[in-house]
Amino acid sequence: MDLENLCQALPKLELHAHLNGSLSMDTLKKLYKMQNPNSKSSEDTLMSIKNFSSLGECFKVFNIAHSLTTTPEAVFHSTYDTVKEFKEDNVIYLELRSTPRAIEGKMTKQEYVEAIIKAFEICKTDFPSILLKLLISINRKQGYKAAQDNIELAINFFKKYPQYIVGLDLSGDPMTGSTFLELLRKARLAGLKIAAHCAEIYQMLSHLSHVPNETETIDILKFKPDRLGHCTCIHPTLQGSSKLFNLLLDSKIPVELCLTSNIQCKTVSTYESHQFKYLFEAGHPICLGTDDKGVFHTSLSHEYKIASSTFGLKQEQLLKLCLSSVEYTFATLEEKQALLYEIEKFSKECN
Ligand code: 6MZ
Repeated sequence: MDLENLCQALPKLELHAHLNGSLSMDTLKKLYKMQNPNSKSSEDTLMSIKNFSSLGECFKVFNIAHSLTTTPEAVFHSTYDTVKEFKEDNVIYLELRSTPRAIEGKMTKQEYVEAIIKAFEICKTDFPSILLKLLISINRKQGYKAAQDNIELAINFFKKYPQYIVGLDLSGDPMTGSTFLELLRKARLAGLKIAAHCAEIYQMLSHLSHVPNETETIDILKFKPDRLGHCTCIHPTLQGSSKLFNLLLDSKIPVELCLTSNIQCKTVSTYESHQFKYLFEAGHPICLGTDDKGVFHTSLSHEYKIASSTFGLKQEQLLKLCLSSVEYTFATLEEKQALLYEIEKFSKECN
């Protein structure tokens, strides 16, 4: 099997995907038509989604998706289509993450989450080969009250739907806001897993000075989330330091790596210099994710292909990456065993 076909056929696990960033152009067009039944100009409006050149600009792109997911119906369709697309890419386990939004007169945060769960229920019948979980996101930019509300919502949904709601994600523009670690501690006590974006950018606090993210990174590492996202500016060659890199290695916390996202947001200049290299060489637990497959025009297969061609990973190592990702999921023990079985079955068929 050639590399392209192998990466497509691999039974993969997606552990880092934001719902609104994952919407494909087809889904966005569909949502645009639902919202504007008489308009013919969806293409032009939506094309601006392609034009960004930094992490800051990338965050503006999310506004387009957000403007189209303002009703439970739209959130339902977004989730259903996204699951379908991941399934078509041979993803067998998908942990979606999303920030609940209330839109006055149209949708409450509760209805937002319910719409995702409703889509999961239907996908379970329509696409039985993919196991679905949801992390409730906290957007660091939205402040303390929103973080508190989302955590409370997550705890309540976790009690009702433990088969779907498994944890919290701390995300949002890393140049603003706070990490709300004291609130996350409360969520952890309630049994939720925590995935936290960490050191995605070398923080910029004013127009004049670039201030390193060292303090925040150390605080997050000390908190010991169950998984970390990105960990870009930690290695000394990526504006981090030996101290930070050693702290990360000692923590043994699995890191979700999103190659294309970091390149397109220009937080890493080349695939060759991506932190994947250093973490992989150190034998640190890692997994691959798409981050925002719609925004970055990627797929999980494509991310595997890039990792393989850039860092010379052979078939066995790609399979090992899938196998080890199982351990880092927030699935139950039984679910993990079923996932391992699927990958091992594929591995035997390959040989
Ligand atoms: C940090 C990100 C992100 O939650 O509305 N998000 N946060 N770093 C990133 N790297 C590029 N990509 C996406 O999905 C969109 C939201 O996910 C977070 C941001 O808060 C964004 O608004 P949901 O489904």
